[in-house]
Amino acid sequence: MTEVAAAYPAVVGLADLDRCRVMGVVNVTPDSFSDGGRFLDAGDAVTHGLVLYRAGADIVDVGGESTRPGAARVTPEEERRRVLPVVRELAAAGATVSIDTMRADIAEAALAVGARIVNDVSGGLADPALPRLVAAAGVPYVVMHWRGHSDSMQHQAVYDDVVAEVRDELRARLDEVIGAGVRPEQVVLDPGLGFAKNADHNWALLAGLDELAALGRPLLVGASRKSFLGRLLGSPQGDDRPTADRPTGDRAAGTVAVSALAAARGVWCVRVHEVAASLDAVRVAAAVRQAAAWRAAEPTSADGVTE
Ligand code: PMM
Repeated sequence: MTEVAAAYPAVVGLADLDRCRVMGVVNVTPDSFSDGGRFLDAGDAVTHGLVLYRAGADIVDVGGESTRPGAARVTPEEERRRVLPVVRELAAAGATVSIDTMRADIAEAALAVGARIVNDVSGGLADPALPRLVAAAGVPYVVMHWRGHSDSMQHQAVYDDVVAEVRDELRARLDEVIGAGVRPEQVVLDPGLGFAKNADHNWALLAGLDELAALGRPLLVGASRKSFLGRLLGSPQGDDRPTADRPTGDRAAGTVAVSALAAARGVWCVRVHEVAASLDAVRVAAAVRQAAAWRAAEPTSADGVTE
C-alpha cells in the first residue's frame, strides 16, 4: 500500500504531526467560566499543567486574564504575576507552552521564560505592539477573530453571514500582522467561538471551517465547555447543562465530539480543558483521514480488489 501522509500545514518552529494537535488549557484566573479559581495558585496551576502535559497535550496554553463575557480586564502587573511562574515551570518540565495574552509585555516576558507560542485572542487588535513582538521573536502566533473586549463583546455579535464576515475579518487581521512583519508560516487562525458570537454563530462557524481554511493558514478551534454546548445539551426545560466543575454538569463528551469533527475536517489544533479524550478523538479522525488519503491514491476496482 502506498504511504500517503494526511497533510497538516507546517507552522514555523513546531515539528510536523500527522494529526490535529491538542492544546490543554491552564487558566490562572479567579473567574474563567469553567475552571476559574481552581488554578489561581501557581503551584496548583503547574500541577494541573503537568497533568495535561503527561496526558499528551501537544501544547499547554497558560492564560492569566479571563475572557468570559462581561469580564473586566486584569492589570498587567497581576497578569504577569499569575502567568510567569507557571510558564517557567511548565517549559522547564518539557511542555511546549503557549502564552494566552493580548499584551506585548506579557508575551515578551513569557517567551523569555520558555513559552514558544503566542496565543492572542484579539488577533493583534488589543495591543499593536504584540504583532511586532511576534515578528521579531519568529514564534508561532495564534490570531483569533475578535471584535472587542469581554465587557462589550456580546453587543457585537451581529452578523448577516457570520462565516463570510469572520473569514473576511480574519483575512484583514492576517494582512495586518503580515504588514507588521509576521511571516505567514507563523500564523494560525482561530474563529474565536463565543467571542462576539452566539450559539447559532458558533455552529455556523463549525459548519464553515472549510471556508476559513481557504485563507491558507492552519486553524485552531476552541469549543471546550463553552456555553453553546451547554445550551444544546441542556434540559428539555431549557436549562443549560453546566460544566463538569459545576454540580451535575458535564460538557466533556460534547467537547470531544467537536474535537473529532474539527479534526476530521483538517483543523490543526483543538484547545481543550481535558486532554486525554480529545487526543483519542483526534487520533481516530487522523486514522479516517489517512484511510481516505489511501483510498484516493489507490482507487479500488468495483469488486473491491486493489488495482
Ligand atoms: N477561548 C478562551 C480563551 N482563550 N484562545 C483561543 N485561541 N481560542 C479560544 O477559543 C479561546 C482562547 C476562553 O475559554 P476559557 O475561559 O475556557 O479558556
